[in-house]
Amino acid sequence: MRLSRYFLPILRETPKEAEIVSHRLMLRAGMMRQEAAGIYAFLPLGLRVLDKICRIVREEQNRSGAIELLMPTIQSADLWRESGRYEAYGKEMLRIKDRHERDMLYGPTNEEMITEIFRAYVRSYKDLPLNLYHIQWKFRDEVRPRFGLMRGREFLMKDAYSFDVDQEGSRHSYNKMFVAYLRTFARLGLKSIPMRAESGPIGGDMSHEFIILADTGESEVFCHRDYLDFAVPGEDVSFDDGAGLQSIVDKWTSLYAATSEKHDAAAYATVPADKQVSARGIEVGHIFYFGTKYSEPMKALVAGPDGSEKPVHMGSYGIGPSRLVAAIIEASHDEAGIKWPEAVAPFRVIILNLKQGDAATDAASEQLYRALTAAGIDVLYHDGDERPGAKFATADLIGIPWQILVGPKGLASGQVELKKRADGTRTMLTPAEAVARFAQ
Ligand code: 5CA
Repeated sequence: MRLSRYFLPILRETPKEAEIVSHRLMLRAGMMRQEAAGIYAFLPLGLRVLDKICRIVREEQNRSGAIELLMPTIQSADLWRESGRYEAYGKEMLRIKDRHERDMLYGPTNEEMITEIFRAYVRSYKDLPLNLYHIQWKFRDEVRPRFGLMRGREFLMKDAYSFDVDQEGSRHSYNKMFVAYLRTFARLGLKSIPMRAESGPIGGDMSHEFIILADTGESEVFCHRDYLDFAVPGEDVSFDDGAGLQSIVDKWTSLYAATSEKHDAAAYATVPADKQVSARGIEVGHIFYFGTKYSEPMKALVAGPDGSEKPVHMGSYGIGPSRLVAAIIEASHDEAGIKWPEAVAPFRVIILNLKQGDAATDAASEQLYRALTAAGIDVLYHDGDERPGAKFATADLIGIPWQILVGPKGLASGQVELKKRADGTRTMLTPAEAVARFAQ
């Protein structure tokens, strides 16, 4: 992509309304725009990051055996009357009437709808276990939408729903998601810690929040420091191996970790003082087991091997991809701007032509741009008229992991300079070497 033909509305000033660094940087880097309180448009650069996050989330959901579908954003109130949550959900639910005066709502979550889909088709234990997920916009009329995408009113959610014949099966399904979440957040460049959590309006008695430590986090959390060094399960983990998954989950729940709602001061006091972490955190995922809370009132029954019909056991599992965009920035930035982990970067490489209009730097930049593009690399070519200083500032602000500086000095000896955004290290190399390095 040539910057001169792209849409990247960079702000030079720091927006006053933004209280935390991720919100400030997303606005300055032209990633998003507020359209109403807690409601944002994703601009092209922001959308690229959101899409990359969703791709990783999908890959790990699929790997664990979950199956993607897509449910609508608008739901019928009657479904929620069946579960008893229509009145209970309160003011956070956006209620709508259609032209026939029918009560509708913009979905804040999908337990009822997925239960309705399940009961329409599945009757037998032979079709279980089943885990269905989608990635869809949600609306919650939060009292205090704030911090940009961190707590929006309209936000993107990956929500998965598992169905099992009994509690034991549900445990296996829960563990699959638990391990998939550890892998997902690690691939996004984050250190997540599963913490015992309150289940709130979703319900149920087993629940973990996946928390990223960050000073600007909204949750108060307490945990054992060793979690920060735990190794995340590899790609070869077997999701069919119930005992293997259980041992991973046992390990990741063996030490103290709880959000403030579940905090037990006496238990925390037994953690050695130098291992105690009392910090703030961002909730990026939340998983629940709630048994038959929805299947019982909504009559989602399955016949067991003996032919008797029983309500199916369910769990639900959420990740916030739009919140993750902000969480990754909170975890990875400096004074100059964002430092994207490669896996989610909007572009992998940015070429900075340091003397636009000079025949030699133009030709070398063009050639490099074509070669990288041909090699299938996501590359942004800064071909504007700005001075080098302004180009450096833009590149640092938008956080592309690799900058290739093409200037007359280097070209005199046939070289360009490669700068790594994460740590500022610089290397001189020929354009061909640069291409080879990324094409690998
Ligand atoms: N149905 C369940 C699980 S699928 C559910 O709704 N869980 S939740 O309420 O915990 O939300 C799941 C995830 O969505 C959260 O972990 C968080 O990452 C994200 N999320 C929730 N509320 C917001 C919000 N207001 N803004 C941005 N992301 C949010």
